[in-house]
Amino acid sequence: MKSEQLIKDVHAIREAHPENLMVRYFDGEWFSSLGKPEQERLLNIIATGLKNPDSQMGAYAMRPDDYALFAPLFDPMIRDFHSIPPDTKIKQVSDWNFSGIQGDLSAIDQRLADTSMRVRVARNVAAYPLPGAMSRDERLSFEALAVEAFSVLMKDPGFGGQYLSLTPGSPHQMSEREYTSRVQAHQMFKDMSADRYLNAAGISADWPHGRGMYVSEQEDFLVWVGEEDHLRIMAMRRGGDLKALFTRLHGGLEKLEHLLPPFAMSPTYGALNSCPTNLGAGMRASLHLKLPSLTQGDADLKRLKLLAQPLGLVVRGAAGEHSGAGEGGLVDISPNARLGVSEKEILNRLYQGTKTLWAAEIR
Ligand code: DAR
Repeated sequence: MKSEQLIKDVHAIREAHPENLMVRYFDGEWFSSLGKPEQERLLNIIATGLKNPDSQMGAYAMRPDDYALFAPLFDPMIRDFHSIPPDTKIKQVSDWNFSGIQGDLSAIDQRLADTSMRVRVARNVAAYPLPGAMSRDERLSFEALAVEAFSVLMKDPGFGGQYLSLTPGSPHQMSEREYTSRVQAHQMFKDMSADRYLNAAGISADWPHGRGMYVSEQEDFLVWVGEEDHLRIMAMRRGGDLKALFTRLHGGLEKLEHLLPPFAMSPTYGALNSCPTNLGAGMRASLHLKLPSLTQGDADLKRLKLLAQPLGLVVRGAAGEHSGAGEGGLVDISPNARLGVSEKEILNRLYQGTKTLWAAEIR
């Protein structure tokens, strides 16, 4: 694409979609100063935001070092999304030591003792391109590497389970029926080729080759292979003990850290993942709460979102982004901070934010 045309397109999208962070911070002069190979590489990174003007971020990294190489674009986007001022040094610090903070939802209210809780981290193995730039062979090679790690995990008394693949002809291939039931159980990800943002970035290419999931026998520890990142490592259970949930995740993450080649990490941005929204801890921790009073007459959850914002929480409908409250006012709440906050702080914000929301619900 000619630079002049690209810059015209960026300006047009900026007019119509100021929320698109890629076009907000894209600088035409800087782009024109890049060499041809860098320009080509950057066009792949921003394709999603050009083809989907309504994007929130509008860019996905294709390689872990894209964040450094294209910092003039990525850094202001990252600071904007993660609310980090221009003069603040970004430094990700990990802390999984949950002593000294509250974490038992039933201590807030016994009615929260059986809450659906989920926490996940995104990780990518540094030796491979990120999913947007992987060839089919690289996707299959990565899946084989993950399966090798899972074959050890299967023998671990605490994490034993099975690997289910979507790769046609895989010895672990799951049936269409099993895939459908795992998706309905919110254990497996949906058909990525239906996501226009991922399609434009090449992240859903070669679907469903190289995709699958590891699930523990208790079905409380799962690993997605080949979704938006190489790995989405998660713990999920019903109950009220957030510390036990996070500790479960951390135990599985540590096992995989020892079984796989090094993950793509940086002292500045922490976990280097496809989407800039998922940097830092690369963690999303969420609860499904029934808030019938707070969601009454609030079909699009606008009022609840405004109430949750100062608590550092984002609200989604129970059926995911852009959905409304489910039965009984069921909503998904999670801390929005991921970069510049530790795992301990994320748990703390989730607990304290839930406590405040619940007080408003039962007032
Ligand atoms: N739809 C893309 C990504 C938004 C953040 N969600 C992720 N990464 N799943 C956008 O730029 O709007």
